[in-house]
Amino acid sequence: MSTYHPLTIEEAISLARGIPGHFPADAALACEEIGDGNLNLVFHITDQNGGKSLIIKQALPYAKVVGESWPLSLDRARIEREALQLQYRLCPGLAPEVYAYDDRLAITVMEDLSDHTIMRKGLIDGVAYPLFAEHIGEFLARTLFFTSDLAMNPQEKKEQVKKFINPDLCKITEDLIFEDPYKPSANNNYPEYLEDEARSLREDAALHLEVALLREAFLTRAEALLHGDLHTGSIFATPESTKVIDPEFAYYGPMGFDVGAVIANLLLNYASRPGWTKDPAARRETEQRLLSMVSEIWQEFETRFRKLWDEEAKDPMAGSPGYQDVYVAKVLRDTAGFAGCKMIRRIVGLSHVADIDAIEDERLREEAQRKALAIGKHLVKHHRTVTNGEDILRLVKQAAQP
Ligand code: SR1
Ligand code: MG
Repeated sequence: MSTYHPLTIEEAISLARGIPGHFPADAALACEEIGDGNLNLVFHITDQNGGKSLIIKQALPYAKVVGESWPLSLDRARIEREALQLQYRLCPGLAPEVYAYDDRLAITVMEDLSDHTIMRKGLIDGVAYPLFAEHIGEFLARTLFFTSDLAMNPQEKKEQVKKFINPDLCKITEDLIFEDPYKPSANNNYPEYLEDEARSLREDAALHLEVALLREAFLTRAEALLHGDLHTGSIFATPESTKVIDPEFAYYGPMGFDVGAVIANLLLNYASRPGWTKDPAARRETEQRLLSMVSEIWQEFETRFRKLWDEEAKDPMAGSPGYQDVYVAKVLRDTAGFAGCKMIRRIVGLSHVADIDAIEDERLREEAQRKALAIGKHLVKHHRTVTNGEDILRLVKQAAQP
């Protein structure tokens, strides 16, 4: 029985060879560690004879991006694997298949999606994803609805809540999204020229009230099993296909946190476009496409969520007149607010996004940072006034005006 240790390349190959029925006995296996995220090792194993491939993901006992001074529980590998299995069961075309796992080694062996591209990279390169809104709307509606009290027996749901208690990863979110940007913190990371913006984030009492309310929802409202970190780096995509990966931040929380994460990352890319698309007409077209995606994502989610409610709800009170409308309105307000929080943290907090940070021209980068902050703050401050999907776009457009 192996005790926990980070796998070597040779161990990863031998482990892959042992997965029943995957590789032929004469497979010439090669392995590369390709983990470029903040927390884990990722081994990509391929049969050089032109055959199959797979991924082994292994959790490290600390946050790789910071170092051993930030310990993290290895139980997150179990949480991630169980969330992946559940998401695959609910949305088979939209998540990778898990082939095997070993909780002692904190590893999950899963489908290789390297025929897809990380969506953040695709968006930076200006790739259009015409089916994405439909796919992610389906993923969000099904994973959030079927794990909630609307569709589950309340006792069974509480057992699920227990299984997905994820304190270490929730703490990362609590610190990095809901606290650090609003106070002096060693975790914060922004260029000197943004000190005026950082100061205003620290001093804006009206903003703090809205962040406090959103933070309270994140801490206390166990509505559904969330992915928990649904940014465009957690999505593999092609124009035809979407696969959601990396649910290690999964826990029971407010549905709008996941919907807001997707929208925030499209809006971060929207704010970054002048840094990437030089031709003004092409830039305007891409910006318009991104804004349309934001509103389509909400529409696709809402339509599917309401249909599931009408056809599949088990909650004995689900048919109460007006309940569905009140519930959906709450998810929409949360979506707008959490989207804003997630934009702000990616500009001044610990962990940034390449859409903005990889812009070479410093003036265009600064413009993008300020635009993202303006949109983020406006969404947070006004999230409680949002009553329909188009209100989100109205707030974005108001804030994005030069
Ligand atoms: C210390 S981890 C920093 C960030 O990376 C993950 O993707 C999450 O977004 C987290 O907040
Ligand atoms: Mg991740």
